[in-house]
Amino acid sequence: MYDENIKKFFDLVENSQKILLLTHRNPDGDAIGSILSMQKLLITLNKDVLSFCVDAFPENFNYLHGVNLIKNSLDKIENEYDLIVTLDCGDLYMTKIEEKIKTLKSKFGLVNIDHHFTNPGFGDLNIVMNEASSTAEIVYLILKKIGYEINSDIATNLLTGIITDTGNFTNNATTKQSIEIASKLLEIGANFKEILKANVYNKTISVLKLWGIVLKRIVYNTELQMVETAVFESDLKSLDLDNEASEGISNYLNNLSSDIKFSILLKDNESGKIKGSLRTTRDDVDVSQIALAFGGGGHRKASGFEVDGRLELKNGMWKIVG
Ligand SMILES: [Mn+2]
Repeated sequence: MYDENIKKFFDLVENSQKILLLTHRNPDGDAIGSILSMQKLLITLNKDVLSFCVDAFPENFNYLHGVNLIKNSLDKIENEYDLIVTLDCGDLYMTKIEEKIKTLKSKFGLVNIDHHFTNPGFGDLNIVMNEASSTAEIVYLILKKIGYEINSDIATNLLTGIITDTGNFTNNATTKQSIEIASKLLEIGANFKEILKANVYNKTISVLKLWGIVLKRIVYNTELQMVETAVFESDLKSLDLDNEASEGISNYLNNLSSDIKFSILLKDNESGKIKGSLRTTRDDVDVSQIALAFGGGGHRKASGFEVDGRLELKNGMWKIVG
């Protein structure tokens, strides 16, 4: 089925001239690595491509080839395209421009390329591979299938996506295939040193201080065997940090021993919304189901949600109150 869908996708690409590429809000290394690689393919094919993300890419991804071409302003989006492609979007609302997309005319509709477990298949054509470590891995498979020659820049883009989504080859998304593909990307000349520098060895003293504050707030729910902690806007302000600074804390909580069933990091940004990031390393826990119950989604081992409310410590537990 995948081979067939990749062929269909490439037929649509070949018959299209104006193509809109989209990825999700708060873009991570996979969102960025996969949209940039797809962008490069389309540019090579002389397509008229617009790559859009509602949020600007974090600066640590500036080493990636093609970042300067990404548009963040809605008025850059035109009304008509031949093809729209979403990358790494578990749902259309993850683009944060869902309503706008519905008003756009697209001759060949929308292609949804993603690996999220909870992806409902919102595209007219869906290349959704749950078993892929990352969307970058899927883009690699697409490029291979159509015989596109991957150069070292694209290899760096794709490896960034794989490394981000596998948590540096530690989480459950890490498979034989993802490691094999990573190894091929290294062979092609992916800049592993640069990727590590930008994605792993990139913490400032303020960021580590923030982690300290948040780790100190950890509480343990014996009944649910769950660990919870919270980060507040005031923490970020006191250390002169932006929202991105709390990225990585939820993954760090996942280093807990496996007698803990799962962890939740709750973020109160004082806008009346609470964001939750859930993590587990256990096979008998599916945190995407918990996130779904709160209107979110994601993977079995890593998921998230956003609900209205604010955070309070009540009876020794962090609670979302309305
Ligand atoms: Mn991803």
